[in-house]
Amino acid sequence: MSAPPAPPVLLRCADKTVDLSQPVVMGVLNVTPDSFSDGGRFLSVEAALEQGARMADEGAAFIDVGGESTRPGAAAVDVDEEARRVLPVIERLRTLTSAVISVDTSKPQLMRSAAAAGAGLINDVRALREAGALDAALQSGCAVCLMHMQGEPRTMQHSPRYDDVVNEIRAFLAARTRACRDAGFAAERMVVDPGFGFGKTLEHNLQLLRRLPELVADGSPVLVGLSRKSMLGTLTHRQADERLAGSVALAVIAAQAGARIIRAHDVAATVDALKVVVALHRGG
Ligand code: 8Y7
Repeated sequence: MSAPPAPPVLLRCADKTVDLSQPVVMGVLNVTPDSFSDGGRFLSVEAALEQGARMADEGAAFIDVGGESTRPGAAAVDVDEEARRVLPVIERLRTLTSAVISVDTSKPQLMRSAAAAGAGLINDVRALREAGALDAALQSGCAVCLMHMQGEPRTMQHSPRYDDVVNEIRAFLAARTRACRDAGFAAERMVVDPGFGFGKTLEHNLQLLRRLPELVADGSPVLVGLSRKSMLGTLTHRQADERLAGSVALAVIAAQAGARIIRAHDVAATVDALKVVVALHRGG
């Protein structure tokens, strides 16, 4: 006798619903212009739209639009500048693709304006801990990604410390999902993320990856971002744009462990790799 089919895992993203029964890809779309002339801004929006549309064509279920770098050591960006970068991209990308647009921000004001512009998911590396963020996200109707980070981007890699990295992150994510539930979020609007590289050493990242099934078993769909991260630089001695093979390997490992959303720069390659994982599971 075969087991009954598992119920679908659904994520409610404002006016769209994404089926996470099989792992899907979130494409990374950075909009961080280095030119402040109008010409520079126009070009950066056009380039971002083209890249976003391509990632959707390649099979991304989500496009994660970010206007503030959260890389280690990165400087903060004020909310008006962040809005000028991402809102035109969200508005127009929405008309070009059926992928869910995600906004990578911690700022309540931008959560509201991005949702009005058509975003369906709020990807917050601070897990809605900024003043007013939880309320703004709740009222937006968007789904949320609650990510763990130890410290702040500028200093988080200085000396990350944990007694038990996996259990501490599980406890943090349980507390944040509980806070959201108590505020009125349905379970079907939340995903969690251990935040690879956000206040973690290589050994912490590897531990998290080995024990990812424990996070998965806690019940919320798990998103992971491993693509091109510095742990791959350490392991392979390659520059960020040469880390495709390592990134795909990590995506496969995470999907095997039960991750539902894989955040990736290289969408086509990651989608292919996940098809292999899915075929293997279907037979079992
Ligand atoms: C992650 C992320 C980044 C991640 C989630 C990078 C914005 C650094 N990494 N969001 N953002 N998870 N949810 O290397 O791992 O892409 S920025």
